[in-house]
Amino acid sequence: MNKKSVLSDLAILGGYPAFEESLHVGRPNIGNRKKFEERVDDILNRRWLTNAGFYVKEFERRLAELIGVKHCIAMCNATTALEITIRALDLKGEVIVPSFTFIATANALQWQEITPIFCDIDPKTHNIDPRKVEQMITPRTTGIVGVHVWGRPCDINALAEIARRHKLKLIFDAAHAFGCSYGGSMLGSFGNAEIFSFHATKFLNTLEGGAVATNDDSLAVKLRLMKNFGFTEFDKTDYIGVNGKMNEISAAMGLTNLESLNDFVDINYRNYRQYREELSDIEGVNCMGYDEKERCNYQYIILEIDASQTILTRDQLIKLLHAENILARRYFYPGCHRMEPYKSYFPHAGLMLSETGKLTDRVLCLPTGTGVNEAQINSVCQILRFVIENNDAISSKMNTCKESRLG
Ligand code: T4K
Repeated sequence: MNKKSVLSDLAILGGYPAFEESLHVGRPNIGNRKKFEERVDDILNRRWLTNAGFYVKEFERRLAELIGVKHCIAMCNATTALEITIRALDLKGEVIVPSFTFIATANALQWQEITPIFCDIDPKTHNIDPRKVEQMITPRTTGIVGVHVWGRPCDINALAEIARRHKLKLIFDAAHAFGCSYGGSMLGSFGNAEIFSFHATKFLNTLEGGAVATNDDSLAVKLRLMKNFGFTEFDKTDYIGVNGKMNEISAAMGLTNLESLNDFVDINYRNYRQYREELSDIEGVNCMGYDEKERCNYQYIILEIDASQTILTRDQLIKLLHAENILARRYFYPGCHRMEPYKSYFPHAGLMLSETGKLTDRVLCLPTGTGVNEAQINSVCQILRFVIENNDAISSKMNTCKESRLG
């Protein structure tokens, strides 16, 4: 790791990158390899690879126990799980959803010809703003999809009250939120159902995977059938269904990683505390906080960049960091409403989404997780501090080189 003392030390100005090997956002958390390998061996010996196998059943049982929910149905990924849940709940017409989310949340609706109605977020929480949800309800509205962005819960009580008053279904995209709580209860037990992602980059990963958690018995039955083509018995279907099944190797990965969950949280928390401390006095850089009274997975290190103070824009900072092999990411940029097909469908949606627009220009996500150590975090923070201390000089160099790779 190369320390930066003078401007020419910066990789973007000709210096050596701080890291020889790239530092990624989203490096998988991997538990005990030996245990995983043993499970894989066992799966191969059993010759039972998918279709409600031993490991999937065990994984579902462990998930439900951990969340404190009646049913947990493992699936091949969260996008399919969202689609199946939306279908099983018979959502149609219009569904209210934030635009500040991964495109899969909106696509799961539009894929089924349900119109996503994009609602603005609360800039303090980054989650859908319940005060604005009510304004978006029309006679065609059938549901609300809240997203627990960064694992920080939505204002669930307010959303549940709106859903109750307007007789709407309420589901939560909890892709970021495994291992997090709301009012002391684990996420997964709220609304009609909550959907988790176990993609490689998520806090708990099953390589690819997802799950639906619900306390609704009849919904659970329907979900199980729908993720298995709709089969109720051999050669008999009751509903239309798809293939949403989780395979045994994914479940083995999930079970193995569950055993290391506390270690993952400890490391994420340690990284979070270090980032917060080392970045605390940099003007214009706010390292987002978590509510430590709740259970949190601390999986995301989110900076909000106030370019009026940092002078360098969020995108310029990302460029500077990338040159150092620190692969910081924008997140949910530019917002679903500014991506196709929604951009063409709703060209004026942005008028109602001013906070979303501003947030997508501010957010910068830094590397964390079990693959990142203290010295690396120290180096990332040192570089950020150095570039912001020298913002005027760097900004003018970058601005005069707009046409070159610096711009
Ligand atoms: N709702 C929300 C709110 C979501 O965030 C997501 C998924 C979903 C729903 C849908 O869940 P799934 O259907 O995926 O279960 C990623 C993921 O593909 C996606 O799962 C995730 N959200 C989204 C936010 O990010 P990319 O395009 O950023 O992934 P990728 O391949 O660029 O990976 C990001 C970084 O992670 C890489 O720079 C390196 C690192 N990485 C990635 C993988 C896959 C590794 O180090 N190892 C790996 O195996 O989409």
